[in-house]
Amino acid sequence: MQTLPEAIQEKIDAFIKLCTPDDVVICNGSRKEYQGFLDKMESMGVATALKNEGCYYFRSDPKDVARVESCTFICSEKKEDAGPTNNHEDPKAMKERLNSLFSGCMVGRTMYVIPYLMGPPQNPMSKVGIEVTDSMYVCVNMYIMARMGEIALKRINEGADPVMGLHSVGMPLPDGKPDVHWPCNEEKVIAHFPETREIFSFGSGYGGNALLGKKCFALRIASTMAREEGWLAEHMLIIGVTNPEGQKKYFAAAFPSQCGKTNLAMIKPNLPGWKVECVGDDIAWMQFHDDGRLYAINPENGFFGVAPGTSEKTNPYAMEIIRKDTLFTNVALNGDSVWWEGMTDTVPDGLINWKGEKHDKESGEPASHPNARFTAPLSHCPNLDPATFSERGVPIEGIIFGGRRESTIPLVMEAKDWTQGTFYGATLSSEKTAAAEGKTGELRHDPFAMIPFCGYHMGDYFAHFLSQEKEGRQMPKVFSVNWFRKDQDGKFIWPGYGENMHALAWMFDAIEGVVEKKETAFGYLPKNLPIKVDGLQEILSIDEEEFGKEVAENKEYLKSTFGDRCPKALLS
Ligand code: TSX
Ligand code: MN
Repeated sequence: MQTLPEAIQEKIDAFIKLCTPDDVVICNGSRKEYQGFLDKMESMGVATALKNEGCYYFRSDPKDVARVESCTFICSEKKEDAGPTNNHEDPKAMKERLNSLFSGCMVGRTMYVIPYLMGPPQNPMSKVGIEVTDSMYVCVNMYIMARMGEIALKRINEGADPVMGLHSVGMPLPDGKPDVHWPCNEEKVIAHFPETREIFSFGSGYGGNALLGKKCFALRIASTMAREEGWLAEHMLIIGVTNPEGQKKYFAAAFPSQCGKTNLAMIKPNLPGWKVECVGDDIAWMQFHDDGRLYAINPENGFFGVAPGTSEKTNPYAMEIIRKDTLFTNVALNGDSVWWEGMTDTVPDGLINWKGEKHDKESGEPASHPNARFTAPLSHCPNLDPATFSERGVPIEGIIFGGRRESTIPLVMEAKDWTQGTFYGATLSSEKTAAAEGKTGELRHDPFAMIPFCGYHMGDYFAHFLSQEKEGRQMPKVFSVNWFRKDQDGKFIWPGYGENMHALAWMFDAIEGVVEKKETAFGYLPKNLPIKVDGLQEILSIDEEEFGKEVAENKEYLKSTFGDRCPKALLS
């Protein structure tokens, strides 16, 4: 085991002094250590071993089931640098609040120090972080989602400056007080300090709140680093598409939640001769290289996917990925295996629901939580792209923006230039599906699908994206897609899923310049696609008057929300 550089050790010592854990363990990231954590949690009754090899089941506290955006803060020196779409807190005031929250918060617990690497080990774009946590659940999830331990320590000892993160579930155990199966705190704070590249997360053990390498580092902190250093940290999947002639192109794609982004990342195409391979399903770090091309890496090493809705029909590769070495959280227990809504057509008998109760089929309540998750290794992906772990990353030739829209937005269209493409991203919006988060069907703006994940002012973000276009660079083509158009009877027009390959193939051929396009002021559209679908021409066309209105409304939204910081090029 290597020791930490002095400056890093000092920071950890300060965390120890603040949190006063009973014990401190520096994680080495070995398989043995990982299995030891799982065995320990199993013996404590926190994890349940499942029938399938290496699979475990966890249940969270019902009050700790998702990211908490209202408790997520960007603590920049100037309020305007966080922008109108982030909660802001003054860094000094937040540090005071955190000092009081974290004071003694690890009494009766062990502090785990997790050095981790985001990105493939051989890739120079990869970055190191250290997450200090009192949650063993976090340790095992980080083991899957990041490269943990020695590999990161080596980088740190070679001089890489880690993003520091302190995480606590916020439930100290004084005087031998017994633990609960999912410790957490009513009071939750997820605080980011973009200027000092620090993350503090208190009170939640769940997903994006607690696995600091993912949303906190790889998106919020990385987006601020990217802006300063001239690269891009995006909420995008990455896929490689190969045509029947064997030519290959990589695409990155941003979708708001509930649009099936993970399903598209793992798509099994329904078009003879075409192949799609997966590099990542959630985050892309991208940078132009000296050859003028945009290269991407997936900073993650696993999938942290929503389980409900995943089935042999919607995502057969995901069903293969989770067959072994997978952690499940808040799904339903079906004997010694798992179940969730949408996995099968009928609900099995004898389920234990995500709250640990016998499932009542008549109750109308789901057996698994709608935000139930699987955590599974990237390497288990049956169509994992061979360049996923490459030294160079993958060259991105197309960027796709997609939302869930019943009308107006066509199946697929191509932006005429980078500025129009940036407009596609900035005006991305999606209709809500779950009644819990507001009126179903209501349109929600989510520029670049980054609203919850940008560490700075989104107006500056648009300007940064626009500024990528430079002399000598091969700019990717930008596309807009929409799988969710409905007919008069409220039925989906487009079959979606594997048939989305038709849209991918058109985009591929559009980049190659071998398709027939219809030109409009708002972009190029396909003349036709080789698939029989009722209403195909309707979704391959735009009503220019209706679309013009949408564009005008979007400009109004951009102006009123981002004001002077919204680049003029997006408003003209
Ligand atoms: O993920 C989806 N994709 C992308 C797949 C690669 N979903 C699920 C979204 C919720 C997360 C879709 N839902 C897609 C889609 O392309 N399309 C639709 C809408 C749809 C739903 C069902 C049918 C057709 C379209 N057809 C039948 O059920 C028979
Ligand atoms: Mn995401």
